[in-house]
Amino acid sequence: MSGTAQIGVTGLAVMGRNLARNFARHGYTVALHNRTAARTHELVEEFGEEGIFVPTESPEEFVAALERPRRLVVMVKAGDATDAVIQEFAPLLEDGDVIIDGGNAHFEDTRRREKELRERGIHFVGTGISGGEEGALHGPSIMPGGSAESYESLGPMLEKIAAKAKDGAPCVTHIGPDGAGHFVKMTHNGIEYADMQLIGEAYQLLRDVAGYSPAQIADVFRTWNTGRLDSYLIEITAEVLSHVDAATGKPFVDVVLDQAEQKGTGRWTVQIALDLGVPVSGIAEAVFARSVSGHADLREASRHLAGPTAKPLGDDEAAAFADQVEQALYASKIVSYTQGFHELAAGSRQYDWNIDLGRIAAIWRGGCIIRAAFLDRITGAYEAQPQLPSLLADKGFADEIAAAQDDWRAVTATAVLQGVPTPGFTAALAYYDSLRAARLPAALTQGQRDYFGAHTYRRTDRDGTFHTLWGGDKTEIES
Ligand code: NBP
Repeated sequence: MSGTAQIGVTGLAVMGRNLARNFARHGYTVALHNRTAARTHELVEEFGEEGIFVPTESPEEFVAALERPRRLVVMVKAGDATDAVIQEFAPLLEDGDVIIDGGNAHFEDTRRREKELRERGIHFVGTGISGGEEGALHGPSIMPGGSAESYESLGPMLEKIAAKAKDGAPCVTHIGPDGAGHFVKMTHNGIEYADMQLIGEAYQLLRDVAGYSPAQIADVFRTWNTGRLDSYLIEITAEVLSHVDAATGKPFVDVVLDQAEQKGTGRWTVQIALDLGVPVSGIAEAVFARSVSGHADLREASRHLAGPTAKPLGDDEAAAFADQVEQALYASKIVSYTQGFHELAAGSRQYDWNIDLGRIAAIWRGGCIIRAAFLDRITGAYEAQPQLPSLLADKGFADEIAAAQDDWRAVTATAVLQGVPTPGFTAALAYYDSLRAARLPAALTQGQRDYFGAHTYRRTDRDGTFHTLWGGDKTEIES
């Protein structure tokens, strides 16, 4: 027997509850379930008037409440809880039903779950959802993976509840098979880490070198938000910086412990990049910067280390320096996205996902944490050249970074000379210079490897693989 609900949500903590409300507000009948039934009843009591909800108390009742093919959104804690829920529900489902995992799953888990469920005739749609609890309620950016057939049944509903970009386009697209959606969400979060780190470095430079107060820096960010850096993260940075702590009257940013947390996705982005052989140095530095911040003991024990203390500039110089920091931030941001999109392209190739990179930039324009005007540029670059090997190969970005680079170099040089840590800016610049370099010291590295491990090397002047008899007469042999 099939029920009347077009969609069901199990797992009604902040994300699931808001997603269920979002579906209901768009006119869908939503079946509700949560391991602890109290959450289900609370939702109906508090928000029941927002739409049509069908509260249920058992998996059997929940499944029976859904029309066929059944569409069940799972919004539980990623990891073992997701497997437990799948084990519980899958035996109750029939051919063609769809389980949508909206949690932050590792894409390899999604690949495994998709394969297992496919063999049982059930579609499994691993779906990245970005935008936090507000996004879940008002419109997130949605990144569904899985079969094209499941997207046909689910896509129109997701398009309704997704964020809309400025041109009205829904921020959702069928990303690709099995783990593609969660891979893209993972990379989104890696880029988010890099964006946040770069903004943090810009803040610290404006504070320590320009000598600005948090309120002044908030104004600088507000100005930047009217230009090419226009983005959600720049906007909320200005809000956070202008907030004053009610208890002390001090800037909020001065009373918060400077130890950042990290969840799995940023770390996964770097781990997977290493597996895929993709240099995501800016994203890696962002993850490591949070790690360094969290090592309170190490930082305390290192306070005696020698080095300069930044000397704040005068007013006129400070304003000019702030303009330079904007250039450095923008150039470094281009590099972060270049690295993130390289990882997307490499993952797509490795797993045969055929991800449309321009579409990814398009669905990140609204709802998600890294939403930014800048993403239109990335879509444009991939539309002009679908096989673009790197964002830096796009003439528009290359020209912009060329125009920014003098200031970018000046800012990083100042940071280094004044002892302000800017791992994101410097890693981005080193990546850029590595790509430009006519010769890299990798030739020497190859010589060393051949010396101690007979790892062989290739030559610039002829094909083949060679080894030098370093311990003997240094004859070169072709291997
Ligand atoms: P949590 O990640 O805090 O998970 C709480 C939910 O999981 C509750 O409904 C809980 O049921 C359920 N659950 C657990 Br824990 N173990 C379970 C089990 N063994 N069987 C059945 N249910 C179980 O909730 P959230 O913060 O709403 O996030 C949900 C998912 O969305 C996560 O995967 C998260 O990574 C992802 N996500 C979160 C955000 C965000 O901003 N919070 C953004 C994007 C994605 P109970 O009520 O009975 O304890």
